[in-house]
Parts: sequence; C-alpha cells; structure tokens
Amino acid sequence: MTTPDPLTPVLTRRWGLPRSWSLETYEQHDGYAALRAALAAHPDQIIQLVKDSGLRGRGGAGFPTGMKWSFIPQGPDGAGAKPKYLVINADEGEPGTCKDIPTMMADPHSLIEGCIITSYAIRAHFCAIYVRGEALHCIRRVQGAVNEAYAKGYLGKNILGSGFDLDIVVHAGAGAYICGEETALLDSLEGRRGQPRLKPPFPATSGLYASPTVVNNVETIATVPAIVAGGSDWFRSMGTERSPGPKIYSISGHVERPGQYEAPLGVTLRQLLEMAGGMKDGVPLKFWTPGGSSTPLFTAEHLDVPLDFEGAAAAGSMLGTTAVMVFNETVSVPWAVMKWTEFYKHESCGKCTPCREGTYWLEHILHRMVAGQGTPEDVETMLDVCDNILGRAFCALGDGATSPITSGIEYFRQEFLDLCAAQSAVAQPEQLAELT
Ligand code: L3W
Repeated sequence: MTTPDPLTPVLTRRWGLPRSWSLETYEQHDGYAALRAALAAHPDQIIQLVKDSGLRGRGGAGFPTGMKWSFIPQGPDGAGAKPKYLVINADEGEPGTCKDIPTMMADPHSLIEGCIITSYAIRAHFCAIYVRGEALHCIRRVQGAVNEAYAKGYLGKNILGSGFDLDIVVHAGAGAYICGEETALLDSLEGRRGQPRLKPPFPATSGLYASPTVVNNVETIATVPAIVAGGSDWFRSMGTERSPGPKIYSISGHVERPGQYEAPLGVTLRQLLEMAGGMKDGVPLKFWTPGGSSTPLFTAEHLDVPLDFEGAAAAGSMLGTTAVMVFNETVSVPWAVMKWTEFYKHESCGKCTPCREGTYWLEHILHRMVAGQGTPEDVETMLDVCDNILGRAFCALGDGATSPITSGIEYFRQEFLDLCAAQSAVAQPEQLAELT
C-alpha cells in the first residue's frame, strides 16, 4: 500500500517556516486573511459555513462544531442579556496526546485567528485559553502571540474597524488531568477546585459563570481559519463523508520517527506507520491505541481500520484524540495496562465513588499481578470492577480508565492468565525506559 497523498498540509503547513510562531511569518502566509473575510460576513453565515463543513470536535468526542455553536442563544447584546464566552480547552493531558501543544508552539496565531472568528460567530466578547499548567513554554508562546495580536489591532476594541470587540486571556491550569474535562475546566477557570459538573446543563446553555459558553479544543479552533479561507466543499474534499477534514495524529512509541503527522481523517495505522518510518528496528507490532489510553486498545489485526470517528467505533474503539501509541511484541500488556491505571488512579478527582475507589482497587490488583502474585480470579475481579465504573462514573475519566483493562483482557486474556500461572514478576523491557 502506498502512503496517502499527504495533501497539501493544512494544519501543519506553517510549522517548518523560520520563526513560524511570529505574527510576521503568519501574516506572510495568509495569516488573518480569513479573519478579514469573516468580519465582512454575518456571524450566522460563519456558523452555517462551519456546520456545512462538517467539522467535528478534535478533543476526543467528535461533537459537530457548528451545531455546538448554534446552541448559544442569540439575541441583542444589550442590558440584561447574558454574556457569551468562548473557552479553549488547551489542557492537553490525555496520555500519548501531543498535537495541541505542538500546534500552539509552532503556529499560535492559527489558534488566535480561530478564536476571533469563533467569538465573532457566537457573539462572544471574552475568550479564555486554558493551557495545561506544566506547559510553561507553551503558555509563554501563546501569551506572546496574544500580545502581538493586540498590538496589531486583531484583538481589543473595534477589531480591524469592524466594530467587534474581543479580549483573550491566557489562563494557566495547574496540572490536573481532570481539568481537560470541560466542566471541571470551567470550575478551575472560575477559581474553584477542578471537578466535573453534572451535564446537562451543557456549557452551551450554562457554562462559565453560568453563561452560555462554547468550549472547544485547540485543534478544532485552529482549523476554523482554513475552513473560512477554503470553504466547506474544499474541507469536505478531505477525510470521509461523516468525518471530514484533516487531522493531526500524534504517533509515539516503537516507531522509527515518532511525531505529529497530518493526514485526512480515515487514514489507517498501516499508512501512518509508513509515514513514521515503520516499526522501530523492524520489531513487530503487538498493540496500539488509536486515540490515547482512554480508547480501547487495538492489535495488529486492526492495521487497516480507518481512523475516523465511525471507523474506529465500528472496530470497537474510539478515535479519541488521535494519540497513536505503538507497542512492539517485547511489551507486556499487563505491565502497560498497569502504568495507565496508575495514571488514572493518580488523576481521579475523587468526586465520584466508582472512579475514586475503582481505580484504587484496579491499581492494587495490577501491581500484585505484575509483581507475579496474581491469581486467575484477579482477571475476573478487574472486569467486575470495570463494569461497576463504566457508565456509572461522573465523567468520561472513569469510563476511560476501564478501556485499557477491558480491551487488554479482551485481546490478551491468556497473557494475563499466564502471568498469574507463572507467579513471576514482569521484567520491564529495557526499551520501555524511553517510553515512560
Ligand atoms: C449541548 C447537548 N452540547 C454534547 C457537547 C459537550 C461537549 C461535547 C462532547 O468527552 C471524550 C471522552 C474522553 N447540548 C450536547 C452538547 N454536547 N451533547 O459536546 O460531549 P461528550 O459528553 O460527548 O464528551 P466529553 O465529555 O467532552 C470527551 C475522550 O474524549 N478523550 C479525550 C481526552 C482528552 C483529554 C485531554 O487531553 N485533556 O482529557 C479520549 O478518548 O474519554 O470520551 O463539549 O458539552 N445535548
């Protein structure tokens, strides 16, 4: 099979330019031309364009973006009307996911231009970019770009003489995975401990300070200027009918050239592996995640699954954040599952019992098993605990925590049982040091 035409890269096209993050470079390569076009159109036309494009959220769930925007109640901006807000989820924390921080580092103005166009469309005058706290370099980069945009009249009062006003605040999170959940993020932004809220009401109805709020992922909003510039038909010429457009796949693990690869939605792992130079040292593939550790594992049987929202789901997983973590045959599945479970246990916010208690017990069982002290009953107990988390936790974090365990056992049950029978600890392969 040949590598798919990498198109003309859309989202990553400026990444290799000298000082790609600067306003000067951005403007030299069509930067802010889409904003001028958008400001000349009616806000509703922009919402309709994004609906027509079929853009779906790039943060994991794939919710239709234009539809989400259209939930924001519209009406006169006058006294008594609730303000509308745009909040960017830049809290990239899903294990394996590294597309939003690279986007903000290499091309922060694409995000800022997308924020201005989106705010104009939904009639918001305040936008917050909530950046993961550990990514200090990224916070500085985005803040620098926001400052440049203010200085050049792209932000602030009367943007480009259009009469439209917008302020953007860059907000640093504090390093909690739960704050990537949109309602926990809003609580954190309001100055409270980040814990998920009940949904509904969805943020579109009652979000930041109980006002209508669009929460969108970085990649989603960084895609908007390209849609405004290229049109919905052009956008739909990439990807699949129900999952149109380009996507950044972050590939890590046992491949020759890990990194970010842009491809149309629907690309397969076989094709992505070709782009990434194949398996490292030619050691065969054993298992992989299509969209981060919260998405059920795939195996070598799934090399030709189309990696779009429908294709991944039809094969029993999820597209998630398109964080493709690749593991070769030297890796113990129980060991990898244990490492992910340690993460979920550590990051569980503790608000709901199934997730708080469940991840604690799952971690204990896996530690015992990987230390060579497991029993075959432990495998069934883990499935039972997962069954008591799935669909019963307060937010998607709990469900996500069960994915590596249930799918790991589905495809590699015998390996778990053999480990229990052998009663010897898993020796962590040396190669894994570089993956942890
Ligand atoms: C208005 C309705 N709005 C849904 C909105 C909702 C949200 C979006 C998607 O989880 C997934 C999760 C992770 N009226 C609405 C509505 N909305 N119905 O649509 O909502 P939902 O509930 O389907 O998903 P979610 O809670 O946003 C996201 C998976 O992504 N994931 C990602 C993890 C990434 C990180 C990170 O890097 N920080 O945590 C990986 O798989 O497991 O399934 O905006 O308001 N009727």
